[in-house]
Amino acid sequence: MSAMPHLAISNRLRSTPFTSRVQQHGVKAFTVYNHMLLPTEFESVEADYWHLCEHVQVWDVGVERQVDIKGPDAQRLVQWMTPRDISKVVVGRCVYTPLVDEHGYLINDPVALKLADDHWWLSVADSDVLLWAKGLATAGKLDVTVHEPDVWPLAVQGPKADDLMARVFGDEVKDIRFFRFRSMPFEGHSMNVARSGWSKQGGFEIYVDDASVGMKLYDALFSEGEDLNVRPGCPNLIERMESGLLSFGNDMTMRHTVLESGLDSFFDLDVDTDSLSISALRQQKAAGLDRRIRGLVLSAPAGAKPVAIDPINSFVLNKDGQPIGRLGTQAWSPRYRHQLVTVMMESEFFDGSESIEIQLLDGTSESALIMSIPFDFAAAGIT
Ligand code: THG
Repeated sequence: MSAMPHLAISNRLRSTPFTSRVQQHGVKAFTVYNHMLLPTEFESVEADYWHLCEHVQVWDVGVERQVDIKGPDAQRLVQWMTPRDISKVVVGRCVYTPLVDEHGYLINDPVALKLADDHWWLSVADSDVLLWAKGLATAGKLDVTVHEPDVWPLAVQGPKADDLMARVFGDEVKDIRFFRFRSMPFEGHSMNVARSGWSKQGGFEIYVDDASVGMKLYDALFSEGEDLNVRPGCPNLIERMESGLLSFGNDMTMRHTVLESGLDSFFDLDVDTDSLSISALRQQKAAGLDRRIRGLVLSAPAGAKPVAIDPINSFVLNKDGQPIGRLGTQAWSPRYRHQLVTVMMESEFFDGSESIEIQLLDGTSESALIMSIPFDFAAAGIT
């Protein structure tokens, strides 16, 4: 095997105000997300995982771009894009809002922030929501402006996040409830701070809207957090799989419907909204689904056991070589000591069965429990 290829960093791969700091901190790998650099590994994915679960990390998630929608029709445009009823959302709230096209296919799965009655931010995952929103607003003759502001979220995640944030922003920050945000001052400059983040270890996201204040903030988090063992981190593959946080582009894509992706737990199709997707989704729900996202937990707790995939379409194979569905993500869980897999599984393979024998990369096969996501480890008898 040759060495891992490098990622050639050009102006098309936008940096964040924190990219230089992250490099000084010895980032080992980046991925590309919204045409920007997203760190994926510092010490090692597993070492980063244990540290995240025990201490506190600062994550450069500036790639979570804000699509700023402002004007008298702002709420209308957001409601067009999501099947989730947003009519009762109050200012200061964050809402997880799957964005869905008129045929039920997923466009993105942002956290939406209601900044004012006529002003929303969609904090997007990796796809060009800005263009979709501008297109809808133009074609629909809506009275809104849609743009991407210079905002770079910085996440502070881990069990010591409250302590660290209180040292930097004062004790008041601890009063912010889950999925709420408040404007909080740092060095005389106010920024939105939410209790949220892409891990289940607790923490905050700071929506940095000034690059130089942001760099001072970044440095303050590290100097104030020295005795808390603060380290740089990033969304962690192992932690987010154990926690059942789905990654748009990996676990589900624009080729999957929101129902296949299992995100219908976040909305109620019986509620009438002006969502573009509502009639398609009602029809699909009534007709039944051909495939649905499922978690697999490999039976043998014997160390990392990657599953094999068909090289053409990345389908997982059963022991007879039949493709059972597109592989989403797989990771070895060092806590539960089982291989965890997400797969967009064809219904014929899970209807009526609780387990399936699948092929592994090493040529052997192994039985796997078929579960819904998030994984219920206790129900699987795993502690
Ligand atoms: N924070 C911000 N922007 C983001 C992400 C984020 N943009 C991209 C990506 N992450 C969007 N996807 C998700 C998916 C899940 C969650 C957040 C963003 C999440 N889910 C919780 C859960 O599933 O339990 C809570 C959902 C809820 O209660 O509504 O946190 O992380 N700024």
